[in-house]
Amino acid sequence: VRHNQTKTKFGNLSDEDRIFTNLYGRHDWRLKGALARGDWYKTKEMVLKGPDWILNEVKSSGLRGRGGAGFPSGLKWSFMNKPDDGRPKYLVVNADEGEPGTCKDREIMRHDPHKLVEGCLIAGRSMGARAAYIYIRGEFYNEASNMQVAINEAYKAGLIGKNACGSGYDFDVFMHRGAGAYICGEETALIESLEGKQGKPRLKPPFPADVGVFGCPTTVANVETVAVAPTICRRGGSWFVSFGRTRNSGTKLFNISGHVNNPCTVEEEMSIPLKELIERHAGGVTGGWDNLLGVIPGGSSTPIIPKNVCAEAIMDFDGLVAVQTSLGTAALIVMNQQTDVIKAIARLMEFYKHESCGQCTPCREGVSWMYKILTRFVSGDAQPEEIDALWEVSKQVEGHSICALGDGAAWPAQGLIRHFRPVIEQRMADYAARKASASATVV
Ligand code: L3W
Ligand code: SF4
Repeated sequence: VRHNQTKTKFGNLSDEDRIFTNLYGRHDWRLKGALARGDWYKTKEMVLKGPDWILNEVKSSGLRGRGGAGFPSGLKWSFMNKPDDGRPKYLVVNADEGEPGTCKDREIMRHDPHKLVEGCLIAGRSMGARAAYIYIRGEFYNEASNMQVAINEAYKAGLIGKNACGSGYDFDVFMHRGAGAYICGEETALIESLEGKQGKPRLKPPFPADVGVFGCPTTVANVETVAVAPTICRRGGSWFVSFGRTRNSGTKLFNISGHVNNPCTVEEEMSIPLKELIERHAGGVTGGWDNLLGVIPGGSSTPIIPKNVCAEAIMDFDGLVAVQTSLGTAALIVMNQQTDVIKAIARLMEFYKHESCGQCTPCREGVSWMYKILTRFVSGDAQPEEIDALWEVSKQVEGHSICALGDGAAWPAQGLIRHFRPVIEQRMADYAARKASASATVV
């Protein structure tokens, strides 16, 4: 086991240490191919070892939720281990991957669906769940088809269903397709939608582990989190924790999009420097590193960081919090200097405005106002005081709404102001100069 505390260099994962060995779809994704890659190996033994053993491996691996919040998975799954009160328990897999820039779960379901089916059984067993619902976004039509084929194959082979893997444990897996709302990726909105209602987030507490789907104890977990569980249990938590650094362990899927030469999804070691990740796997920034403007490091909800910050940034939970952003979904959106950064953030705000479910005032009204102000910033037809007004509105939204969508809308605006205030001011000055010169011409 490598000792992660003393390591100074992260990244350059070898093929044998990759979990998602079919990431690029080079191999058969069906059961035969999955078995050849080691999926479903000793699953029966792992199921028989029971919940405490699985939870212990997951806890010792240091795995943290891969959906954006980074909550410790072993702890979260252990919330389900309460005395039996007669209610069935459920695992719900959040496959409603809607965060702009993010498409890592899509790759898993497209090329490695058996990893997720096996993960449902292992994670479900750790919670005493008898069934898993995979809630997949409606737009992922092909991925839903692949998942259903993999589920059917697993049933036919006796890997899930009654007496799963011959372990004596009964476990079902169901697919449920969403209908195109980003908010249904929020766990309680997802639960509402799964129950056939409008996808509007619930107040927490109660957390789903107490009152989840159909009023029963439920854990909602991201696709990647669930899909890595069997490999962690097979190789041991100590193997997983040897990658990355303390509190930030493991391997991780990263999406790299935007102004790079080779946009890609790649599995790498946690704590790899941002610059190295882009240069090694995405062929570098278009026009070279010097042409970089900034990077949104973890999907659209995470604040943008400018080039000088990017040069030092470490791609893990703590590393990105240290530079006032976050790992989120680990989806990097790279912008070079030809980007209109104000327009880019305004466009994101339009997305949040459209996707807000509207049930709480700070989010419904605040996001609309942030969009209106940002639209004026794009043209420059605004007053310098409005920059502070936008900051103030974003602070009124942040932390004052039922779910994290409000925060996710406030943070990009804050990132823009924090790092690109001079660009906004210059846009206003240019607009004012153009206006003055136009009126001088008329005179
Ligand atoms: C029981 C407690 N359970 C927390 C559970 C909770 C949830 C998990 C994390 O937001 C973030 C958001 C987006 N008893 C508990 C408990 N839990 N305390 O732990 O909870 P939380 O509230 O920290 O986060 P969340 O509501 O799950 C998710 C960010 O992710 N994001 C968006 C991602 C979008 C996607 C996608 O499209 N796939 O993932 C990106 O940054 O802003 O901060 O399960 O129940 N005491
Ligand atoms: Fe709906 Fe926004 Fe409130 Fe979330 S924060 S519940 S999306 S209005």
